[in-house]
Amino acid sequence: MSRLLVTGFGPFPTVPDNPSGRLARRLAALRHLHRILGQAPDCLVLDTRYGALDTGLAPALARRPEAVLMIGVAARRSRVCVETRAVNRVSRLFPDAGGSVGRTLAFEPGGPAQRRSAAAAQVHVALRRAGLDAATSRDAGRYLCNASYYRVLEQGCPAVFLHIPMPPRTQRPKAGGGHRRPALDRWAAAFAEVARVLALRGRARGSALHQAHSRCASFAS
Ligand code: PCA
Repeated sequence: MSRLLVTGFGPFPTVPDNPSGRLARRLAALRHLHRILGQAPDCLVLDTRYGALDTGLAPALARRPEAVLMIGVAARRSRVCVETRAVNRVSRLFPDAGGSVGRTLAFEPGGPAQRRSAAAAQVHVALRRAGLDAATSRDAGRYLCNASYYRVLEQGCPAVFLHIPMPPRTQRPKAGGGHRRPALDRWAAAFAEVARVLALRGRARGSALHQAHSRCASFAS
């Protein structure tokens, strides 16, 4: 099907062990997902530093993925959240993993105030259909997740950012006696459905662009 990029993040000052990087790797390794996509997705675990947007994210985007599924942790949320947009704002209070903070209030001075994900509503439905009590969220915050999403949404390919809560430390037995499936496994299975949605949208966009290009080429000749 299409070339999908899956991203997660490494540790940062308030989250020394970031589950989003582990989840991104687990999702990208799912055989079931390889079958859906027709190939393994690319996986990128970014350093939680503003500089990594240029050194890590930009080269991955330069390879022109057809769709991007991004994952980060939001420790104070209790549910998986589908981020509907990224805003052109950056925190001047919270340092990244290298100790840097945003220097200006706007993440990209002169850039649009926000960038929306056209895929967010469909992704939300897909997560709920996959059995996850997911919510939608107005924006991805003012930190690295928002900044990376803002960059990715500029590409125009189907993309969505999913914030996960901190997974529970121990898996307590369910009231019925069985064991609850570990959160990362449940999320990986549900996120594979999101990957399917994004990949289909990416493929549809790819063929629309191809047709438009062929029309322009035949018009010019
Ligand atoms: N969460 C942070 C950055 C990395 C991550 O996993 C955020 O919500 O911006």
